[in-house]
Amino acid sequence: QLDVVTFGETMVLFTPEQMVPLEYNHKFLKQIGGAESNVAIGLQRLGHQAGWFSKLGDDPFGRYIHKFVRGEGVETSRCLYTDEAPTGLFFKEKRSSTNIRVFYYRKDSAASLLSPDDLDEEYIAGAKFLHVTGITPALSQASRDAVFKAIEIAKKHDVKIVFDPNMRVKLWSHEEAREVMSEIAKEADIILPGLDEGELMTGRKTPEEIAEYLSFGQEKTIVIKLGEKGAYYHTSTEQGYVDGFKVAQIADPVGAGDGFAAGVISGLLRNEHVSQAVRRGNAVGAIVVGVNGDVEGLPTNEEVEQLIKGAHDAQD
Ligand code: KDG
Repeated sequence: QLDVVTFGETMVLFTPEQMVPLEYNHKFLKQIGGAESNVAIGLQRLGHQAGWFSKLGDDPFGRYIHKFVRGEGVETSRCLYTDEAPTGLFFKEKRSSTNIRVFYYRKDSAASLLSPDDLDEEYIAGAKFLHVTGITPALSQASRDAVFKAIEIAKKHDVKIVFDPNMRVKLWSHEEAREVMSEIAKEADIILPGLDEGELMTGRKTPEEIAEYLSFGQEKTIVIKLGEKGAYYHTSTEQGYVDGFKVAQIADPVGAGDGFAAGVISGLLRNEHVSQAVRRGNAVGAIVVGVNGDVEGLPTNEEVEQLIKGAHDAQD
């Protein structure tokens, strides 16, 4: 049985070798990046079984992505190929390890052709969690419909829905994002926004107010990411802050949120208390930022346990 199913666009990522404006960089490292496959790979490393699918271009980049994700142990049997559009690409520009911009080459990409017809009901129904992001509904109307169809399937079969808003300002307007994300949040069981995303969806400012609003008076778990400060969690019975871990050196902050999501879901799959699951999320996020690339730094369970134990011992 799959622990988690997720789907969405994964692109080939070209990372510059030098910290210079992109137009003056000559060599690139070829990697992959996509919020959903980052989470799937993160979960695999932590000892769970994730399934991920997308629509890939029938081209060398599509095959590269598929082999990479499958090579990590992720279940990819529902991946589709199309010759109607190419695999999306993106480039990072690094001025410093924290000053990073991304440039997308993904408009009308293969993944934007994902549609409700591409979903396998049985496949989603067999998982414990469905993970969706706010990136997929921003790609096209068809992929937006696919997200809502997947949510409908999950609800029908009692699969818990985890929603990570992943606001991407280059993909859609604030107004459109607010409307669609709020709709998804209403259906989700677990919501993992950053503070800015929480503010966008609710118009509220503090973690407490945002979480209260997003719970819609229902039994939801809301975890608000606060960067290096850690996170705030809110369930129908408990609320609290969980400190972040000190990061020695930031190599690449992109992908930290996906690592956090993988960590929280991993904790929930292990039936940990929500504060423990959030601590696990913080630990994964802190480790990911120390390594260049979206997925290269995703830790094993052993690494996570070591970081948590080390921080605990240091406090005694
Ligand atoms: O979270 C990191 C990913 O989101 C990024 O590397 C690529 O999926 C991506 C996107 O759409 O920005």
